[in-house]
Amino acid sequence: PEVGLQTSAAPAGPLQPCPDVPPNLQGVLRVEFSTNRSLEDVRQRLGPVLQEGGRYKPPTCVAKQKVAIIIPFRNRHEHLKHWLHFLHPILIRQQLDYGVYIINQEGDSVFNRAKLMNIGHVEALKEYDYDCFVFSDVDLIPLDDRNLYRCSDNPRHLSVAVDKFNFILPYATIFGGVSAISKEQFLKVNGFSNTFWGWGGEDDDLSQRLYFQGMSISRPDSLIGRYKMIKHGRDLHNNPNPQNVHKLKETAYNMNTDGLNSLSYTVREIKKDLLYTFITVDVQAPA
Ligand code: UD2
Ligand code: MN
Repeated sequence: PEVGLQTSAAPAGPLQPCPDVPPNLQGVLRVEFSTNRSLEDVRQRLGPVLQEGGRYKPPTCVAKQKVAIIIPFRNRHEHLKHWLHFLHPILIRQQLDYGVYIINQEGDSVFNRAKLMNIGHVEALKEYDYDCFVFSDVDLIPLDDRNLYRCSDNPRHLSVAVDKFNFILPYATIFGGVSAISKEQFLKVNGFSNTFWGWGGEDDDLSQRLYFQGMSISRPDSLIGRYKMIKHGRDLHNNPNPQNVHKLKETAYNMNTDGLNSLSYTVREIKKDLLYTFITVDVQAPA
């Protein structure tokens, strides 16, 4: 079997904590987006190690953190296939106790990435006592598995060097793409704003919330933090919203009343696949 995917039997006696540095990492990864990738192969390969809902726990040690991976989603099934194909083996090698939550916005009203993240946080916590949340775009694949999908003392921005931005961090406070934030850190800032409709600004708003609460952003170095973004155009109903730029001046004023404590939505369906939990929600978009 592939290195790191063995269904090794648990040793007798109580399990020890997993080591700080996972032993089976590969380092730099080869990532390509061949067109005919089927999820059946992934299900076959990972069937023996994953649990329904895209859940995993290392069999031989106690994971340091319980991590919920939250992916905002609508109509990107092709990207999701690639994401699952590449990420599950990586997360397994990283020895995480994790679950994958796809939060699917119902209907074709204007998209709201940040609100989907808040919903993912709340829904994941209903299932398990997660202490770390990794918020990830569906189209971002890490190019190095030493980039650990877990939380640290400060909120951590993982997608440091994306090919689309020529592998350069576009600006110092960026927090979009893939980021890891502990439950405690997320609660402290009242989560994301729910009111950034359409493309842009929601990630900068969260970044400002973090700084206003005295946190700063940690990052891996720009070699380990490399990513590929699957090529895509702008989706329907997710145009840049010029209002979002103005809203960024009001973060300090709004953050205590706009976020987890004002979150309102309806769950339409929860589907469990071996590879993920797929939650379809009505985000109550403005008419
Ligand atoms: C950038 C940010 C992203 C977010 C966005 C502004 C990076 C690397 N990425 O990405 O985190 O802040 O700008 O909102 O900084 N999605 C769907 N269906 C849709 C629309 C969006 O599934 O119809 C999801 C999907 O997970 C996607 C994500 O939302 O990856 C962000 O949308 P995008 O990929 O169009 O935005 P992009 O690449 O400009
Ligand atoms: Mn993208």
